[in-house]
Amino acid sequence: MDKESLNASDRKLIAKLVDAGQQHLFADWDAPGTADEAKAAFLALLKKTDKSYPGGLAGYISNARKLLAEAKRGENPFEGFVPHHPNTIDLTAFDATYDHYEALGQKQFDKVGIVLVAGGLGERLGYNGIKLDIPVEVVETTPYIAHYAACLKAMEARMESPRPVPFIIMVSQDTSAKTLQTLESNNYFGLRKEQVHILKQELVPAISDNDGSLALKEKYELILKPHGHGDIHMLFHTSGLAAKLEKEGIEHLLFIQDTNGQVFNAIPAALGVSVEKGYDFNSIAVNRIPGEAVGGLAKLVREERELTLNVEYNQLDPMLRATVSPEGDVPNDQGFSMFPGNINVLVIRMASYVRILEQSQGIIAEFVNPKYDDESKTSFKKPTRLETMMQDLPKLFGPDEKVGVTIFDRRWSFSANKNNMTDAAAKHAVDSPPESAATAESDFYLAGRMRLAATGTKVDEAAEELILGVPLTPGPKVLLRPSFAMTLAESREKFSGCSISGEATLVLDGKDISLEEVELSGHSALIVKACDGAKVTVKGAFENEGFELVKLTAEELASDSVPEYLRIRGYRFKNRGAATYEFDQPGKYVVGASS
Ligand code: UGB
Repeated sequence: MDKESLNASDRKLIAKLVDAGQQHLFADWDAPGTADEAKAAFLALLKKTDKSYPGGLAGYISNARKLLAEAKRGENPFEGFVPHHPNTIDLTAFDATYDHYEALGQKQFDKVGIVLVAGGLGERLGYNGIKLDIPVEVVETTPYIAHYAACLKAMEARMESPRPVPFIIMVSQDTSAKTLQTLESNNYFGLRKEQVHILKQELVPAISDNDGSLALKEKYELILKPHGHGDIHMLFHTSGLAAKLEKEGIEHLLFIQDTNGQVFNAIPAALGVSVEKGYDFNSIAVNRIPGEAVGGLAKLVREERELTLNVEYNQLDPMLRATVSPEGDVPNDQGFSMFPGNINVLVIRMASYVRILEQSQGIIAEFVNPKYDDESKTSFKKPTRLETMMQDLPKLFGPDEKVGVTIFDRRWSFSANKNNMTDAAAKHAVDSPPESAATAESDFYLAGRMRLAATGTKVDEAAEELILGVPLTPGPKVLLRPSFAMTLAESREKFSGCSISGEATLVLDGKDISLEEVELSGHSALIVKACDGAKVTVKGAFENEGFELVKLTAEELASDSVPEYLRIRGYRFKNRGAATYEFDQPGKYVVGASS
């Protein structure tokens, strides 16, 4: 390859990059005829990265120079801001206020799109697949993606005039093929293919110095790195999808993460709050223990400017010490920080979102975090890159945009699966949330028990045990599927005079199932599934051997013949005779212990 064989677009790009100070990318090129394929691949990759960033590579380099100069000067983006407690709505109690917001939120289901950011590789978990494929529970083995799809279907079933809920999934080079494969091979888990929008995030070039020089691994080989979950905003803009959905009547987007089985428990009420308060941005939060490795939500005030934002936990404490609290982040009477924890579940109002995307080209509050060689800050230990986080959108807000924080009970709304068992055990040992497959599953049942208890059902609880150093409460395992109930009010209508013992299991899947005086004792398990149009009434006491928790042996833990999703939790459940009733034809049915 020589200069003559370059096409017009290659030349244009090279000229643009040389103008942007990137001559080094094209220096030392071999003579024409040598390494032509490598040169062509290099140019193709440069073009791809140029195209995927608003403003192209020249824009990226110019943003990098600006941010690197600020970093070198040691500028603190929060300089002069004083942290205050943010405006919060506390929904940690299941009271009349909670019901009020759930009812309001449910009415909004037909005007909402669900956005799932699933481009993360999950390095801390070390699972050999995509996290969306991991089962959130292993009584019935429901992958996260299947559970989320069921939640969308349940939302649709509760609309006055049902319409498909747009489901936007952000994938990356690491997760794209497997996510598509899982959707295709499972028939989109009952969703319509057209309602699922896949947006793919691309990597960005690494930068080797304060001048924004793109880093090379070797000749013709660019170093690329992830740009962060804030890419979702850029993709909403560049794809035109935000504007399109707004035209189709979508008023709010709800952003969720890849492994949080409980998130839909909070969604109806969170939406209700956004609607009633007119929030442009509503962060779903949980009470946070000071020092916990979760970003804190704070209202930052400087003269006339006021911003409610996530402040990463490592920045919050120094900021507090330098301003309002010499002791740093101190606990209140209940042991919680005055700055609630960000779980990165966001409700964003579409109208303001589309406007801000237009103004910013979807580039949201990028930052850079170079590791310098020494105090002169002239060179880096390794190449850096620009990053962006989805929760930083309010950094672009003005005085007219309203930001709120809605606090939910932690295990009702949040329990992620991020850590392998060894790290999870180490975290548990220092009282930090283990965030592992086992704890996510244990909390998923706990959230089911919370819903059940809110119906007036008597719910016993088994004692917590440790499996390979990770805590698990074995029961009762309560799986009230989204088809069965989306709100507490709806749940309450379906139970009267029931009780469930600590080791029992209850699975209810279907909109028209009700339980009267049902008693599950000992290890008993009851599974009832009803199709649309099947009205099932369940009555009486059930006694059977239910599900047994079986710990994996050392051989099983090391064996490829045991599914990896079991090995990452250290146990399985064995069905010893659960009472199971499935109704796949519409009609009226009564189920008793002896039927
Ligand atoms: N993700 C992407 O889709 N693309 C990416 O490039 C990166 C991630 P992590 P993180 O739960 O307690 C967040 O890695 O970023 C997706 C908040 O920033 O699990 O360390 C990925 O697939 C933090 O404030 O989390 O921390 C996943 O779905 C706190 O809320 C999601 O982004 C923290 O989560 C999060 O990625 C938390």
